[in-house]
Amino acid sequence: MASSYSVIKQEDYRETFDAKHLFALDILVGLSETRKRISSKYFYDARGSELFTQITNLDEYYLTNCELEVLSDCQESIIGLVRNEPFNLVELGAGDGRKTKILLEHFLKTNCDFRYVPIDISESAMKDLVIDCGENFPDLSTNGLVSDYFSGLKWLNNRYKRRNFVIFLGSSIGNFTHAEAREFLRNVWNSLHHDDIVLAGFDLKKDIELLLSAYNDREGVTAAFNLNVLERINNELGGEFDLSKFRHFGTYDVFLGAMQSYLVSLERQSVFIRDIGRAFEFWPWEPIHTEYSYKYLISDIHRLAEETGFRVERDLIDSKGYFVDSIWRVVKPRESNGN
Ligand code: AVJ
Repeated sequence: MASSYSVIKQEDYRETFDAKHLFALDILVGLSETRKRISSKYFYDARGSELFTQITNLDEYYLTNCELEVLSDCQESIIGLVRNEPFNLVELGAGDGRKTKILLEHFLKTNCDFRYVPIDISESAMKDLVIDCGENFPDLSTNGLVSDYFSGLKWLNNRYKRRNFVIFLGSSIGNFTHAEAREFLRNVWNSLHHDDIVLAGFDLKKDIELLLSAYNDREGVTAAFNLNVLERINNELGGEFDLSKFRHFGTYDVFLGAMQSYLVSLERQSVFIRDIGRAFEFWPWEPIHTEYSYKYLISDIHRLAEETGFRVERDLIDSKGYFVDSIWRVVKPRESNGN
C-alpha cells in the first residue's frame, strides 16, 4: 500500500482574525491570568491618542520637551549623516508629527534629496498625516505606507535602492521588555541594508521622583489615559466596566528599571463583557497591569545596539540629561550586503 503524507503549511492563527477579534482574544487571555494584564498597545484609539497628546503637553511629562530640544539643537549632526546622497526618511509610527516636523523643515531648508516615508498600521492616522504634510510642506514628497513596520521596510527596500534613515521617536521602545526590544530591533535590522541609519529615542534612568510625577500628573490626564482602555473595551466589545470603580496607579520598579502602570479595582466586582460572553471577577485592590515604560542607561542602549547588529554613531542628549536620541548604523556581514 502506498503511503504518503501532506505537509500542511502552518498558518499563524492570529492572522485569520480581524482586529476586533484579536482585541477580544487578547482581553480574554489577559484578564484570565492570575496577574491580570492588558497590553499598552490598546491605549491608542482616537480618544487615547488625544489623551496622549495632552500628556505630551504637561509640565511633568518631560520626555517630549527633551526630545524636541534634542531634535532642534542637533540638526547639523543629524543632517551630516545623510546629506551626501538621496535617502528615504522612514518614520515608524508617526504620532501627531510635532517632532518630525522639526526634522522635515530642516532637511527641506538644506536642500537634502529625500522623501518622507511614514509607516503606520492605522489608515486613518496615515490619511491625516499625508494631508497635513501636503498642506505644510508643498515641496516635500511624502509616501505613506499603511502596513506593519517590517513589511513596510521590506517593501521599501525592494522598490528603491536608496539609503534609509529610519526614525523611531519618543521612547516607544520603552513599552517593550528587553527581550521584545531586542526582537524588534533585530527585525528592523533584517529589513535594512548595510550602512542604513536608525535614530531611536530612549528615556534615561533618572531621579525616581521625576519619573513618578511624569506618570502621575496632578491634573489626572495620565489616569484618564490609562482608564480609557476600559472605556475602549466598553465601546468596542460591549464591556460593562464602571470607570469610577478603578484607579490609576503608576509606580517605578527598581529591579526592572521600568515605570509600570496599573488599574486597581476599588472593590470586589464582577464585570461582564458581551462580546467575550463572560464576566471577570475582581478582588478589592486587585490590579490589572497595563504598561511598561522602561528606562535606560547609555550603556544599556549601547549593549542593545551591539546585540542587534548596529554600531552606535552618536548619542544626542538634552541639556538636562533626561533623554537620548541614539543614532546607529546598520552593520551587515560582507556577503549579505545589499540584502
Ligand atoms: C508613548 C510609550 C512613549 O511610555 O512614556 C505616557 C506612553 N504612558 N504616559 C511612555 C505614556 C503614560 C509613553 N510612550
